[in-house]
Amino acid sequence: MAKKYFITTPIYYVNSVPHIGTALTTLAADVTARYQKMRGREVFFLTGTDENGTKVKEAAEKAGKDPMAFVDEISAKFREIWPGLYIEFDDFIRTTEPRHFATVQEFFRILQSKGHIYSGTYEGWYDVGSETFFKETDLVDGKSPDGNEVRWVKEDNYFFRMSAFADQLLAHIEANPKFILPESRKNEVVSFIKQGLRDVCISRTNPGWGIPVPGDESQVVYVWFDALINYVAATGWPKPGWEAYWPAEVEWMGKDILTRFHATLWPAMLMGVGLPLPETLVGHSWLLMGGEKISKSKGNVVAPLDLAKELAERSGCSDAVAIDAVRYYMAAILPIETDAVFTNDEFDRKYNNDLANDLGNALNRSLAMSHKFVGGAIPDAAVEAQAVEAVALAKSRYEAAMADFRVNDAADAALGVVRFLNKYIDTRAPWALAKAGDPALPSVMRSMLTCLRAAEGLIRPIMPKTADEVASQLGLPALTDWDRIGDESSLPAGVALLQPKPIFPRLDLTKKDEPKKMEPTKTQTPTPKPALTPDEPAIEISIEEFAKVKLKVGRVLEAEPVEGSDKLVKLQVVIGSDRRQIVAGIRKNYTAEDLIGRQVIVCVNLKPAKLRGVESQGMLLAAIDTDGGAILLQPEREAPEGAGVR
Ligand code: ME8
Repeated sequence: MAKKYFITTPIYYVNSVPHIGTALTTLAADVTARYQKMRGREVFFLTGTDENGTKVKEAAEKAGKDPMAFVDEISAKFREIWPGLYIEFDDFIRTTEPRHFATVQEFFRILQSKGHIYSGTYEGWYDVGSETFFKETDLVDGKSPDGNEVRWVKEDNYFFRMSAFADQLLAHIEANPKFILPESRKNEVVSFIKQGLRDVCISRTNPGWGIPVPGDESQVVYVWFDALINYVAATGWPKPGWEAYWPAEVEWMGKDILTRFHATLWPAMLMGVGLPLPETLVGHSWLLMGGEKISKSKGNVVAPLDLAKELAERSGCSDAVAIDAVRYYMAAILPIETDAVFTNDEFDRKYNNDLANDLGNALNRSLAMSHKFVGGAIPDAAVEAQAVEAVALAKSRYEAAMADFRVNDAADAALGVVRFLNKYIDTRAPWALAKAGDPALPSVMRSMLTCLRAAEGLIRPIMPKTADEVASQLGLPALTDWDRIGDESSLPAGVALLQPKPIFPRLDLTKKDEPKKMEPTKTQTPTPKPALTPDEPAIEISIEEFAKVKLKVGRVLEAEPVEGSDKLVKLQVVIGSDRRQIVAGIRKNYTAEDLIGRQVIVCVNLKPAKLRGVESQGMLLAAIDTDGGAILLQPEREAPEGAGVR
């Protein structure tokens, strides 16, 4: 049997339900799985729950429940929530399952028979929060280094001779540059090992909960020793067939459980038993909120599905797209070296900028213009070199990012082709080519659709439902084969395109003073400043009088500051077949980059005027912000070029 591409997440403690922190790791693993599947690998994606620890037993007691009933209930929640986020795992392991018990006991027996386990007395501190033993010198102000309460324990236990594996571990890390990623974290692990590895206490007095030590029912296996073995238990080891799964290609986790457990104890255990080590361990950083790690024990949690539901309600996007938007957000901010901070504002901003403005606009504009200029079908023409290069660049950036498990960089590469597409449309200006009867028009339109098709493939591992929607609007089957991204054959000429249907309605961020459900603590709602336009009684006009004002949809082609003014911008605006120079006082609120390519509403029959000596042949419509700044009006979706406005 061909070796599967084996991906794991940590198995989560069932002391509480999943939150955006745990979802972050699981999402990273899911993106890896979907990407590898697109690349043709047969994937085995494992996740599950860690149920045997003191922490879980105490959480059950606190909830007044029988531990088994309690773990059944919470584990089921993890299993149910993941598919809701389109996480496609292949196996879900629970450490209370017989298959796991059997493997842990077999592991223990082998290590014991090889002389790697001995009996002794443990005396020291135990942190139930992280299920970790600490020495007196490890404590900080009487607490664990994570700030958890510790308790003193003195027990006769079994020990694993981890100290014996230090040199072998260092040699493995040295010989395998991708064993621990990112690089900075590898250095932390190396210095941790060089400080001297201690033998590890691997059992606890049996509290009636946990996996009994084989041959000694008075003890249960220490929960970390037990939990790490889940990765091998799921392969069926030691039964034949496990080699098709093990070793894992990548084990995803947060930095909190890398150094002490996955990068030292776990490989030493595997070396002791004689099994190969995972190829790569990725220890990403944390997602913080209100200055603290988002965590079940701190209670400052954000539930990813609630975040999606709220986004769907506020923006009007579909539930499926909202879930994809949460996935995109998590992928795009996935913290690798440094921690990232979750805020509602940043979430909204990324939705509006990356999804509504960049991806949504690219789709709407490309399809609307295809209908207008090339009869609504994929043209048979050559793709322009700059589009071919942009697709190839995004694809190779994506591949390089995924080779190092930098999901955030992969998300950026995918959006890169979309950003290119919007700029390409602005600069190649198909409306101008159409007007001039330029023969390059079909090539330009095909280039646009090529970028869109490539974007569909590149976003697919991150936003599977959105990718399906893009494919369907292109009138094409989903692009699921990585090698065909950017390939001519992925865009058959003559296929009828659908009319554009906006996927990501913009969030109205002017309503952001409304407290949101996701806020960890309620902030005071600032009193809104009065608008500068006084609410004077307006003079009544007739419909005929109003009809005298001619308003049209234009598109900004060029924008540059007016010399000597810090307010004015000189714009070249195309309005259907007309082209105007317009001077607008919007420099405080918009940069040239914000403006180029944007649709605007123009009053076209205003008498021309000179502003700072520059002629203005029209006026842009804008709402007035509370500080007098401009908020440009824009059609809610891409409007036909030069369309009238009433
Ligand atoms: O440690 N930011 O389980 P756990 C980023 N059972 N990632 C976060 C996070 C945050 N704020 N909060 C949690 C355990 N995570 C053990 C694992 S494996 C053999 C046993 C993620 O429920 C991150 O991956 O405490 C972290 O390592 C994991 O959840 C801890 O989950």
